Amino acid sequence: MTSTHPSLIERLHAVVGDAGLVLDAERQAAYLTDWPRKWTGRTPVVVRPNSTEETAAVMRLCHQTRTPVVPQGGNTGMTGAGIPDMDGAQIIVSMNRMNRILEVDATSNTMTVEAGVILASVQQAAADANRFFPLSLGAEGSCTIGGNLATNAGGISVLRYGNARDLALGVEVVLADGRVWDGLRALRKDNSGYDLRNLFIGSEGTLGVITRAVLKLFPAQHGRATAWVGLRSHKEAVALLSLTQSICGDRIIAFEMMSEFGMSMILRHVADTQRPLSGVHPYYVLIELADAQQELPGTLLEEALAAALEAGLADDAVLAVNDRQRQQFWKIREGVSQAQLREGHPLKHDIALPIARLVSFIDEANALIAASFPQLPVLNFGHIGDGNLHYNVLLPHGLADDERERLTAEVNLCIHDLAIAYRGSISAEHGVGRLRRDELRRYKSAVEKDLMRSIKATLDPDQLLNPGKVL
Ligand code: FAD
Ligand code: 2HG
Ligand code: ZN
Repeated sequence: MTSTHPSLIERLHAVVGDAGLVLDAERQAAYLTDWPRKWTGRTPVVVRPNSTEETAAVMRLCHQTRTPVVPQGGNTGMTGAGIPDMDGAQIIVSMNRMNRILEVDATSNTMTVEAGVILASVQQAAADANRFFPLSLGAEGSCTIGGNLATNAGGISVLRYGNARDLALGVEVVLADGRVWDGLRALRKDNSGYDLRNLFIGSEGTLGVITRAVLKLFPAQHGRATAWVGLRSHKEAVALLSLTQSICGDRIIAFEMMSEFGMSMILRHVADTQRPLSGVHPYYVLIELADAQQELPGTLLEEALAAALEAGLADDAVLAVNDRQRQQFWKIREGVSQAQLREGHPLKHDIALPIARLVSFIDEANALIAASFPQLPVLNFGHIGDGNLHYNVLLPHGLADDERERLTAEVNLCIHDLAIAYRGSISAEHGVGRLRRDELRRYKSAVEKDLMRSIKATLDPDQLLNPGKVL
């Protein structure tokens, strides 16, 4: 296959029609650069199927012509996994026309959706049915549920509801050769054989194209309480998590940490953000509680904050008095990715650790960075309620390419070797994509790599699905 395979494009056109092909460079641009603007690729065509049948026909054509395919959802991924390479041979299969909510079943607490539905629309459809879909992340206004499943996205409510994998009951997948696996089951128990659903979820478009999914819904959470807390250090943040859990139980829906360095950067770069507290504190946490009952979260959170102030774990705290203030707190938290890009060139480290080891990891990592890279600031934040730390290190803008690459390799090695020594993970939620592929080779055992390659060879023997990603 070459980048200008006219007969393939004509045959694709016969399947998806005019609305299903993006050929001109200007319209293709949005599909070809990733959100962090780290990778840009080339493609002969972006194909936008409108149904499972069309996706299957597209994949059959690509299989016959040995054309490599990059599946894409909302293109908000953090690891370059949804962007083709620069060769110009890989076609993008975008799911953005498959954006229908097919069924909301309030009795079974399930929702059946096409893969291209935007996450915020899933949340809204659940709310409209007096139910709750808990997956929530900064990109929820543009990422798709298919992309969320393909990356096994995490986000802010994993400590209570789990990640995307835990929120799907079934998936339908088009395989590399165009066959369709109908795993669109709405069952909460199903031990009839190997768990294929969980193989496709988190496979980052390398094993199949997810076309539809059955999602789990939860009771509507009518009560919410949100607090912004100022702390002396990250140590108090982890202690505060335990204390809050002991008082509020599993009503904690989010427990997010951020350093003052992150906060000041956000205030500089993100419009309409203000400090929630009058003073400056080295660290902050954002705590959110939710419950079906309206009053309970506020009462519990007040109790937890009083206990934290009394125990000296918190230096100051404020409870959001209305939804507008609650959204202001979240605007700060969710502005962190955007602010980093303005401030410098972020080296992202999406680390998972046992919660009990977060404090010593941060202490050790801080000491290593201070000793080896004293000029580089650390931006330390994340979903510490589930042990996911974004331990990012900022390079200044304007470094020469070779200097940036050298520092990137050295800093990544330092942080990721430490994470592995702590029996952590180098990708908690963003996936592997292109960003972590070489590091995956370094850190996974020979047995694990062998198993992963065997699975890939079985499902995609011609290496047509998202080549160059993950493995
Ligand atoms: P894309 O970026 O389009 O694709 C991502 C991967 O999934 C690629 O490998 C692609 O090939 C594959 N893919 C997409 N759709 C399909 C499909 N239908 N079938 C098969 N493969 C498919 N992530 C988190 O986990 N937690 C966060 O808190 C979080 N916060 C973010 C905040 C911001 C501001 C931004 C920009 C991103 C954030 N992300 C976060 C990363 C990103 O939003 C998630 O990875 C998201 O799940 C990607 O969805 P998408 O539809 O944009 O997928
Ligand atoms: C978040 O938690 C996202 O906000 C993005 O996972 C993290 O920008 C980052 O490094
Ligand atoms: Zn995150």
